[in-house]
Amino acid sequence: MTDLTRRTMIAAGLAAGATPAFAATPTAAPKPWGATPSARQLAWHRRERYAFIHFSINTFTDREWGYGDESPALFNPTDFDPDQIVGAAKAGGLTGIVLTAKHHDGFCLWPTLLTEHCIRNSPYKHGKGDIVGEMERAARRAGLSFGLYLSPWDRNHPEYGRPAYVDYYRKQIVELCTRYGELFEFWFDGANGGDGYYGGARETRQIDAPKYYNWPSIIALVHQHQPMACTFDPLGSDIRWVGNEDGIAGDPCWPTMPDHPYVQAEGNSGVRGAPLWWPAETNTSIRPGWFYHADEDAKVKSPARLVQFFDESVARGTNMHLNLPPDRRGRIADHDVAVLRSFGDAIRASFATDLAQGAVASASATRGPAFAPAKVLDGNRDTYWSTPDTVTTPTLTLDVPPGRPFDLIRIREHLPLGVRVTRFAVEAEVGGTWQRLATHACIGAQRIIRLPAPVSARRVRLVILEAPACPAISEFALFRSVAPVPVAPPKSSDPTVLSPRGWTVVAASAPGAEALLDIDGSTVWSLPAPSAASPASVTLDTGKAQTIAGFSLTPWRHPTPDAAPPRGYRVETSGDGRHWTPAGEGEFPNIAYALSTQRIAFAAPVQARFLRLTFTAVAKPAAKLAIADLGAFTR
Ligand code: FUL
Ligand code: CA
Repeated sequence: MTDLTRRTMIAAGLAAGATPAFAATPTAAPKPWGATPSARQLAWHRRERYAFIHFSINTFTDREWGYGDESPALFNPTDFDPDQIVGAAKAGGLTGIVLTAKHHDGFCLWPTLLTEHCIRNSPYKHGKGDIVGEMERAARRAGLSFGLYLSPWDRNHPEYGRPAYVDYYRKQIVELCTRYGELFEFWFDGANGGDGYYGGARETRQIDAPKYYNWPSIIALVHQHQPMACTFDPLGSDIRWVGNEDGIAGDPCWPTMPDHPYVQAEGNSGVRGAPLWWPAETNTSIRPGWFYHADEDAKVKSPARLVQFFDESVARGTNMHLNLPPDRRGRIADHDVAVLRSFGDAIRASFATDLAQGAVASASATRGPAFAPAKVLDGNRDTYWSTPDTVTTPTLTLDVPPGRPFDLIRIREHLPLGVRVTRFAVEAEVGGTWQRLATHACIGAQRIIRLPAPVSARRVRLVILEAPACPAISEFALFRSVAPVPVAPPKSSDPTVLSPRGWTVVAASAPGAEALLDIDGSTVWSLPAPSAASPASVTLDTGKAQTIAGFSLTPWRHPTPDAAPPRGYRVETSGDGRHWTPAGEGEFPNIAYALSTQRIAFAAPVQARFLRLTFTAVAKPAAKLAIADLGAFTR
């Protein structure tokens, strides 16, 4: 039998074992199973990838969290170009922008009359600028959607922690929801409460967030003005946090969650069959920090690393939210743009041609002509293959045109009917033998399987192994991946940063301190938690006498419950490694939560060759101290 005749016979239902069991009368659609998405959640699931933009006072103070006492005069981008920023996102294949209208420091990027702590009092456009509006218009010009982040925590506001601040916060929401057209997302940050400026009080204020904000009423306020905006992430919001800031969704990552306040471990994987449709958004930054820091220019993720992020977010049915921090000019650095373009091109090319097009689909059971197997090939997410209610573990086979090796498989469920498949396998017939390519739990919005090597199969089948209800599969597609073009490693553009490459560890209170000097955030120096009686210390030789104005310390960004960064430091310098001069001592602000690089300036720059750092406590209770990197700067 020629390949063509075989395929024609299958199409006509004549091949052995492929007889479709069509019902005599048109059959009704299956009933939804379990929780199902709202219209705005459904629209959100189709976005797949979008950008986060962290741009504010911190860009100009080189911090990750501002204290709230920063002068608006500091906000002064020299060459703000919203089209360039949006263009970078678009090159990366991102379909929307979520901008930090206000971060924890309270500085507002739009000309609000609700506070003086805003762009009206900055030198940018002589106080006549509106970064939110300019970004919004640029996004729309480029055909991208627009959304906003508004930090609930406000370390500037004098009333933070009291009812008056919640009134203020609600007014901010109304301004943002009514001035900037349709928003697709509204982001409430979980980081909330702690020390801050608070109008000059300079104290610590703790709140009980769910009670203080009354989240359901705040979410309703957003939806009143923006019915299609998905809110992130308190209980009752449309989308949830994935439980880490490293861009890793669980495998599986169910879009359903129990109806109780967020639990981090549940958030990463979701809970099968739980009552809330509360899907995960997977976020991370293209750089270690959320805000731009010149000394992270050499630490931009590679295009291949972004493909890994795609595989650990989009491919597990969650949306990927990739942060791109504009620099002090108000632009995305050239290197980051090159990385985005390479990543975007690779994804575009990988998914440009569905190799299953032209295949013939057959199934072990079919609900009726409206739910025929071919519905998985029609490129329409609203049509799907299904089976009679009683058939929950059927098989769907694609008879693929020859000569089409593939290494990516994309399967989608028809989400309005809920997540129906619990476990499935994909198998391929290669050289006459069926082999199992992969087994997973959860399909959901989509499941993309990347094979270790291309497969040339005569037939490919989806085997539903376990399901509480008949399936509703809207797509079964095959692709051949295109690897991203490598981008030459970045160079640091900041001449004041001293590279620790070539430095040596002279002494350390525990082995492994070389990991501090490799400019690699994933390798760490880890040792038992120090105390005042038994401090940890490390002595570094920078190779030559030079001007040193301060040091930087990067915590380990993947802390386990038993490891924490240092709470504070004592730093000394030396010209000869024997005679030491104190250069400073203090606590790292917010290191336990933000886990961002700390830049500590000495009282004045010194001439020195050696640095000695001493740590006497961890930032939160933990058995171990862990530090990823150390560095220094000259100015
Ligand atoms: C966190 C914040 O504390 C970070 O600064 C950043 O905005 C990130 C997206 O969320 O909770
Ligand atoms: Ca390291």
